[in-house]
Amino acid sequence: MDRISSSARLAAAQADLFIDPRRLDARLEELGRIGHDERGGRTRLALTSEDKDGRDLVVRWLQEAGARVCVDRIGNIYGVSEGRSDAPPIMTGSHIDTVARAGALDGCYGVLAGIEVLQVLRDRGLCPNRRIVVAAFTNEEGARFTPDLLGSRVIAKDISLEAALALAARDGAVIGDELRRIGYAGEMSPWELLPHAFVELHIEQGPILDAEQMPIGVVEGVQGHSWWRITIEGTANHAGTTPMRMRRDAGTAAMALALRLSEHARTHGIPDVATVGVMKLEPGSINVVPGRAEFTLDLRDPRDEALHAAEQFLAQALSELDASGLRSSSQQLSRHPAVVFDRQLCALIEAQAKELGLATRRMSSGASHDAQMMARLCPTAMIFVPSSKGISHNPREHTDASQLHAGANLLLRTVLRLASD
Ligand code: HGY
Ligand code: MN
Ligand code: MN
Repeated sequence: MDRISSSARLAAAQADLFIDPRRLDARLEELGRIGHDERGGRTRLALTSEDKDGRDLVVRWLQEAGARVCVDRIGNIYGVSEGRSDAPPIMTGSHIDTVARAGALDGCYGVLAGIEVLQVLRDRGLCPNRRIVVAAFTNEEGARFTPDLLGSRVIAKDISLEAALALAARDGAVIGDELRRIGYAGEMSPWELLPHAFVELHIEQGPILDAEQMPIGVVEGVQGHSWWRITIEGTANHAGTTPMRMRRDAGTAAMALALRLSEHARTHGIPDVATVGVMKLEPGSINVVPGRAEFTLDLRDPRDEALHAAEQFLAQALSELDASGLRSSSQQLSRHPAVVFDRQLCALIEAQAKELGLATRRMSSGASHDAQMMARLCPTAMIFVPSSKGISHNPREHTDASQLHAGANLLLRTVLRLASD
């Protein structure tokens, strides 16, 4: 294969390098069918058999793109292209695990666009100076196991590999066992491919780019988040015979606290956003006053001091609850401060977008991403494409094909430019 090896020739080739739009569309469609959920969308929670099926497909496509495929001890999948030198690689990628009843683009778009980059390199016989690595990180969503961002969190040493492998889900499954069960308990060290730079391509999952009809977002950072599980113990009692004044109703206490936190965000903007996504009342019968309530809390804010103030507000609200005769407990499930990405990398993405004739705007991310962990290790930035009507974590998640192609071409140019240094 006649390899274009000099940087000059690579630069010349770069001018007419584009991803294959049909292939990207078809692969997004095929991956999107895995874990089909008859209630809508697809569900591929981390390390389930559905996640395995998605992983197997990604491994096959990485192999078709000529990449050397390896899996590390926390199950992160890597596709590695050749480079002329053994300098630290350029890494891109995202995740393919989903929330329940998800859209087809969240995470998957960044992984499959990364595979397109490798496929173009192979098809055109290009060999840049640095290797290019496409990663699919384990348990980004945190929908089954917490904390979220687990695969990249291990690489960033925000959690030890041993602690991560020992994490248990509410259904009792343990990460290490599940990795073995689905055949993704890799041997490789998570620190073998530490990158020189990391760029993640993702849908915005919010309303800004769509509302402004802006094709590209150059992401300067990610807001902080703080996840909790709150448990409230009261007294289960008869719904018909127990006077209101005698009740220790854990259910209404949980609902009142959830409303209070949401109202505080809405009226005081502290935190910027607060969400109760899961609530379980026990024993869960129409004619029993709930004796126990458990709910999750997702607090997010781009300002660390506001996130901390929101956590203090939560602690205060829980102590008031205890004073009223109920008993509460709280467990922090995940926390990550706001992250600022690399300015030079943002400028480089902007310059590449300009060459492609793509308008851009700077923005920060409301959603969490593996990039916020990788930013601890190397210069990192993200590229967003619009989400129509800002909808995500919903089967109706959609981005126009032309916008997906534009973002993937920008990723291709950006990664190749970085790998040429
Ligand atoms: O929760 C998030 O922001 C991301 O989708 N994991
Ligand atoms: Mn995502
Ligand atoms: Mn997500």
